[in-house]
Amino acid sequence: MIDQVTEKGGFLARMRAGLERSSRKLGETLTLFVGGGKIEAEDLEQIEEALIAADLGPVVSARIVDQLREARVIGELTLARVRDVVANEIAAILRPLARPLEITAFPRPHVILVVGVNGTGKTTTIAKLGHLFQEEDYDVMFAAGDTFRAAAVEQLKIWGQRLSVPVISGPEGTDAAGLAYQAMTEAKASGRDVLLVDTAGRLQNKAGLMDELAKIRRVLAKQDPSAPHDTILVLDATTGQNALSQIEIFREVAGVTGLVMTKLDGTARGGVLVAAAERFRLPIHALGVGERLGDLRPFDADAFARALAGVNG
Ligand SMILES: Nc1nc2c(ncn2[C@@H]2O[C@H](COP(=O)(O)OP(=O)(O)OP(=O)(O)O)[C@@H](O)[C@H]2O)c(=O)[nH]1
Ligand SMILES: [Mg+2]
Repeated sequence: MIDQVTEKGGFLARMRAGLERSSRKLGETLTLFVGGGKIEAEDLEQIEEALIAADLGPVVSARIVDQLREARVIGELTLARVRDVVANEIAAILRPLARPLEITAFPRPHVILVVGVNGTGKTTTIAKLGHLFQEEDYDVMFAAGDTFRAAAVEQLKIWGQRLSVPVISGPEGTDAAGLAYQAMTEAKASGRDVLLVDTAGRLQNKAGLMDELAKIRRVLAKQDPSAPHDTILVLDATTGQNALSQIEIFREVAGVTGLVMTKLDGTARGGVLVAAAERFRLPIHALGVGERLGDLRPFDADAFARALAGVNG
C-alpha cells in the first residue's frame, strides 16, 4: 500500500480535519483551566464533562480524569501534557482492537458480509476494500445483496467495472439470501479469494429486515460453516452516540465481528469510537475519510488518538 502519511490533504490530514471539531472543543475547555498554568482539583470535573461531550463516554472520561489527577500530583499540568494524557489513554483502549482485515479462509472464498443502517457508506466501503485486496493480489468478487433498489445494484456494478471485479446481481426485488448463496457458488467455482457481500441499509428497529441478515448468514454457512468469515458493521462518524445502539443490535442480530467507521473527513464525532471500543471490544478494521477508492485505510490507533486529542505530529 502506498504510504501517503505526510502528503498534504492526505489521509491523516483529512482525519485530523474531520476530528478537529471534537479536538478543538476539548482544547477550548482545557485551555480555560490550563491558562493559569495549573489545573485545580475542581477543574477536573469540568474536564470530565468536556470529554463526555466529545463522545468518549462516561467510563473512559472518568478514567482519563483519574490519570490527570495523578499527573497533577506529580507536576504542573500544561495543555500539552493534558493532551498527551488524553491521547495515551485513548490509544491504550484502541490499540488492542486495531486489526486489519485478513484473508484467511480455507477453502476460499473468504466471505465478508457488510451491514449497517442506511447511507453509512457500506457500498463505497466494499469498493474501497475490494481495491485494497486487489493491491494485495487477491481475486475479488462482489455480491449486490442490496436487492431493494435497482440504483443500489447499479452503484456496485459501476465500482465493479472500475475495478474489474465481477458483480453478482439479480433483478430488483430478488431474495437477498438467495443471491448471496448464488454469489458464493460462483465465487467458489471461479476460484475467488474474497467475496464481499453488500446489503441494503436498514434501521436497527426493523425486525423483518434484521431477520433477512440472519437468513443471509444461514445460507452462506450452508456452503461453508465458517462463512461469513467477517461481518462488518459500517458506522457513519457523523452520527455520534447512536452508533452505540447500532453496534448493540447489529451485533446481536447479524453477528457483527468488526467495525469500519466512515466519513471521518466530515464534521466527525469520532470520539464515539472510543466509547464503543470500551463497551463492545469489537475489532476496528479501517477508517474512511472520503469518497474515493484510496480513502480507506487500516485503523491506526495511535494516529486516531492523537488526532482526537489534538496532539500535533
Ligand atoms: N465524505 C465521505 N463520504 C463518504 C464516505 N464513505 C461514503 N461516503 C458517501 O456517503 C454516501 C453514501 O455511501 P454509500 O456507500 O452509498 O452508503 P450505503 O451504506 O451503501 O447506503 P445505502 O445502501 O443507501 O444504505 C455516498 O455519497 C458516498 O460517496 C467517507 O468516508 N467520507
Ligand atoms: Mg449501499
